[in-house]
Amino acid sequence: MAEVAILMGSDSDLAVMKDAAHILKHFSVEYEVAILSAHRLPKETVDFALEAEKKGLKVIIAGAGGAAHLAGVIAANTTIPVIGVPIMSTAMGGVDALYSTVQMPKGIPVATVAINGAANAGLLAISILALGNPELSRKIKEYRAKLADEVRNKGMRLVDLGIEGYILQKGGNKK
Ligand code: RP5
Repeated sequence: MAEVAILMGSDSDLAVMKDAAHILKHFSVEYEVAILSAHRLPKETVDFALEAEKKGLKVIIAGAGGAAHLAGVIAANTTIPVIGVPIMSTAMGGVDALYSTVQMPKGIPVATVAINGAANAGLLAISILALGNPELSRKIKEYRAKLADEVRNKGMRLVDLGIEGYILQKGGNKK
């Protein structure tokens, strides 16, 4: 049974929202996915939120771009945690979606991640689920430890090789 729902306002959001799915898959957490829209499918969107808790969902991740009201409308109709992902989809570079998602009125929170931050939305969902799941808690700590190791190793390589050597071994002036 899916514990997390990944919602998006359009199939054009999929290129970003797949990052949340990859994280959930990495942690073997079941999820469902749907395209819903606060503007284009308002009734279905509200119905989804009203049914979410009964269906056993524990966290909802909702990504949308532009006048991004999907996460807010979902949050208004359920008390399970909602994580909003502002999508960079318009000439405004995602700032429109960021403000629309993050500036919720007091009483109806949406935990908003960075513009296009779907991977972090997945990780935040894992952290929430891990509160009641020791195995998941162990795995997320392991994940963090691996991240720390990677950075430590990069730091040691930088000291060993020096700046120019480090850039060369990375194949030029890449990130
Ligand atoms: C939003 O409008 C969607 O979330 C998407 O980011 C944006 C553009 O949607 P499409 O016109 O590509 O369907 O509602």
